[in-house]
Amino acid sequence: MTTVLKLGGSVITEKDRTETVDVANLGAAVEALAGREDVVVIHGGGSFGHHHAAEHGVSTTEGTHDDEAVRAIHEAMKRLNAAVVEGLSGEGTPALPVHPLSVASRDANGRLDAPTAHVETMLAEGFVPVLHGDVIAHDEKGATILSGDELVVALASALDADRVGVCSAVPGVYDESGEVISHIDSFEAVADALGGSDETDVTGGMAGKVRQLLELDAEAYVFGIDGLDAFLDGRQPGTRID
Ligand code: IP8
Repeated sequence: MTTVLKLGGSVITEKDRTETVDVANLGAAVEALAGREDVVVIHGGGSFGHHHAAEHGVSTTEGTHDDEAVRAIHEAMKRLNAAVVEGLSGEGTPALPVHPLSVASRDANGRLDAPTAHVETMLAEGFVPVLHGDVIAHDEKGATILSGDELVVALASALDADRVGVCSAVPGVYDESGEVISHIDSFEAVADALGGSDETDVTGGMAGKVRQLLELDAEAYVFGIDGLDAFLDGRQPGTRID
């Protein structure tokens, strides 16, 4: 039973302090993951990737041919990835880094070629692959941003995952009155309640996440760090999206 788990950038980093890991939340996440098997971890950019992307004007649709800009975004994401992998391995989890820039790309239609075979082989060999949002080569555009959420969707489908979890800075998806919505089965039903993204989140905020999770066959959940254990135990924290 394969689980795909996204650790939001706003959970594992301090979003307002440049390149700062949220030590408490990352610690809680790696502890919750200790001893779990058949799980793919994907983390977001938080205060590591997004400001570099914004600084260089690179987004999921706006590309760059500036190799220095690509390296600046990628190296920042690698630093965060190293912190996650080290944290996991410190708890005895057999985590291995997978950097999308080296193994993924987009075609001219924006279609993602995800590193499915790499991840499948790692899982089959008992490793825990740890991927991240990144900047990747994009046919005719140079390089564009790949969000962790898009990777979640692509890998969850390709691996036929049973459960998908998005561990976010909030305990679930809020309705207009600030209550967590327990179940979302259509975007239209919640469109008004979902605000836009904040300025430096170049990949789209909660509305984009919900849209993408609705595309999946697997049961998906959006929950906060306090719901991570429950999710990994097969329970239903936060908002169920399917
Ligand atoms: O935080 C974005 O990943 P996300 C990664 O999952 C970069 O949207 C490089 C900004």
